[in-house]
Amino acid sequence: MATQLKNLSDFSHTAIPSAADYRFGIVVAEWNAEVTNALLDGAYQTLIRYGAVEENIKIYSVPGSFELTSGAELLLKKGDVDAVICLGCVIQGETRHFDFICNAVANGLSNVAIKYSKPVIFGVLTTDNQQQATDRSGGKHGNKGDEAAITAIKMADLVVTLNR
Ligand code: RBF
Repeated sequence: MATQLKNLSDFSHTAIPSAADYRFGIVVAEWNAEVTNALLDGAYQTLIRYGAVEENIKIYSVPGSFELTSGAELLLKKGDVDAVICLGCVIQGETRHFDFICNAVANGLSNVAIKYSKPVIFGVLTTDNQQQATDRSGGKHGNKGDEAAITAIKMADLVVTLNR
């Protein structure tokens, strides 16, 4: 699987800009809370590790991954963040909800990013089962929350670079 071969958590840390000047919003889904809390922990610690100031990281909960889009939209409308990190976990079940939710969130978050010209990071695990989710939220395949945070820092920095 692609994520097993290319794990952003292993990327060189020298190329990651400082997060000191940026304000981050994190929107985290309550569904599969054990997993999403682990993603949140990874994202938060990574932002701090790269220099983000605690007061500049705002965390908001939404009921499920489907609501991540509205959460990101509300935050960007408010206008006081440089990047939004969206964290969720959708586990494949017996119903077609998996496809509906995953597609809606992926499309929704890209649309919000484009609407506001701000980074909106897709930190949503979409897995076949619980074990795969556990493996990617601090388990043997790293923590996708860390990767979402690194992506947010890089993209916030890109906005500054391109607007200089
Ligand atoms: N939200 C998630 O974040 N992950 C899930 O795996 C998940 N599975 C769901 C399965 C069903 C059958 C339903 C009805 C909802 C599910 N949700 C899930 C919640 C969804 O993201 C949203 O919060 C609700 O549909 C209310 O809009």
